[in-house]
Amino acid sequence: IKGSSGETQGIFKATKDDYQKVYDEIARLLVDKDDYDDGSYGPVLVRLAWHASGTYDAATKTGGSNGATMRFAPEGDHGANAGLKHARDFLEPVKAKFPWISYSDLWTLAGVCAIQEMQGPIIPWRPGRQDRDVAFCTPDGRLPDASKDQNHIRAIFGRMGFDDREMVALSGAHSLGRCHTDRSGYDGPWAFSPTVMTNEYFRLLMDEKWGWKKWNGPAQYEDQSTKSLMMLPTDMALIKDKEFKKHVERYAKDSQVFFKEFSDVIVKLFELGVPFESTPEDRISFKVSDD
Ligand code: HIF
Repeated sequence: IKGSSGETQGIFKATKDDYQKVYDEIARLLVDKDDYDDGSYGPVLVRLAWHASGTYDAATKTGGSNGATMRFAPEGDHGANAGLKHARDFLEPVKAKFPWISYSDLWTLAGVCAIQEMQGPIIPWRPGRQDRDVAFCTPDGRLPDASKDQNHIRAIFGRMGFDDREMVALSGAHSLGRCHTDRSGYDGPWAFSPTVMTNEYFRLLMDEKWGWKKWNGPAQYEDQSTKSLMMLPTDMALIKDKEFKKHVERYAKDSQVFFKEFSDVIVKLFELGVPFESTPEDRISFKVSDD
């Protein structure tokens, strides 16, 4: 199995056990490298997997998680991808240890691993992505702009092929991680436990009083009771829009329903643009680490 990844991919036929080994290695590193942000690279790995996938355009069938073209400067330097080098660098030792896996499979598998290890739902995953060269980089502007409203959310996620319910379900991932002033310009976490996946994001949207943060940075909301949490304008759009809000209410009330619908939609997100030879039945449900 030694040699360049391009050659070995053709010769080495990875089994489900081999992919579980990759999962286990990422899970091990997540525990090992806890000296980052809120104590975990998990959230930034989820953001990497989503930004690799979220460039998909259903009309032209371009972009999506096939290709891992964010490795190259034009796409890696897009403003929306600021800070994702931390996630890509975190995964380099995993790629070195398992050179047969493509970057595009590795990045989405890492997103799955991060969600599961942060106590989220099981996210069935299948391999089949192939890395592509710089010519396949997508144009800037395909990822969402947080300063915008519900029309923008529908335009961006509609382009990928999602409906209202799916857009709201996906949004629950903002219970994870935080904004960084040196990346997006925004600041702070959405939830009190940013390294544990819950439906807290929806409960906070419904229950807290939100007001504009008074600062010199970009317009964002803060919770009026602790002033330690944040919402982006696009997050608030989910309760300003009636059609979105009914799903926010459903997910705030029932975390099991949220987990089920979130799992289904993130499976779909991570598979956008992939020319699979396998079927949905071939998806792997990875075993979560004990502890
Ligand atoms: Fe995010 N998102 N996202 N996002 N996102 C940020 C961080 C994370 C949007 C904007 C931002 C989704 C949708 C949208 C995660 C996961 C998902 C940041 C902060 C911004 C500005 C970046 C930084 O400064 O470090 C917008 C406008 C979206 C469309 C509405 C997805 C649904 C919620 C698709 C999704 O899964 C995660 C995780 C993070 C935290 C990253 C971190 O480093 O902690």
